[in-house]
Amino acid sequence: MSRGIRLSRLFVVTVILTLALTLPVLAGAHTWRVNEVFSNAAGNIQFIELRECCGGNFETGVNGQMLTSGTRSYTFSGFSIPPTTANKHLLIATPDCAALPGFPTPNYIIPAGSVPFFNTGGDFVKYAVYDTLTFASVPTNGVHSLNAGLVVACNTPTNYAGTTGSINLGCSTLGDVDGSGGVDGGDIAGFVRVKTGTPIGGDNVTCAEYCTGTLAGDITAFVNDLL
Ligand SMILES: [Ca+2]
Ligand SMILES: [Ca+2]
Repeated sequence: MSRGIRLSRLFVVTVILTLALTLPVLAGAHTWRVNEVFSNAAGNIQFIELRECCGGNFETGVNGQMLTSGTRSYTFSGFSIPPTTANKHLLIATPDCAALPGFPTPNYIIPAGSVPFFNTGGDFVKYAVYDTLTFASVPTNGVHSLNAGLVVACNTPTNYAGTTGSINLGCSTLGDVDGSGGVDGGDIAGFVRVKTGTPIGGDNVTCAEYCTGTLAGDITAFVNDLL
């Protein structure tokens, strides 16, 4: 083999190796799922949480994809997603929701002109062509949200950095189930009714929702407020 051919082969190999090592990992976007939707009754306070479902670490190509409902659409833009993405969350919120004290900083803000983004009386929220959460209703009591699988639970908005919060728009003083302005013995009967699934008019259901994740935990928290 002549020196010239060897040099040109070396050059070709070098170019191929350089390309292989410098090409970015192809960014994906198809493993994000609609994990949680929340709304108040008026619909001005809404958030949507996506979750990377499957351990993909380079699902960074969300910008340019669309979030849609029956009547609205939003094209993701403005937040650059750094890898790694596995099992992380993306938080999309309306301006009024983003402004709530203690609410985790959303990654994306729905423009005011697209609020409410979804209809709490029946709608869908769809991420690109990859996932759709279709529902007949979304809770509007200010503390419960609708999760993947149509599970109703306390809201848990989580942003890409992993900051999680929980909002309770329906109750100003947790434990004050009778709305007297304080937590005392007058709240016990209502608390028990709510927790046994038999609230009556005047019981503030959201004030019995401590969101500890268990009945025992909520009871302990309520008793602590009573003492
Ligand atoms: Ca959540
Ligand atoms: Ca009370």
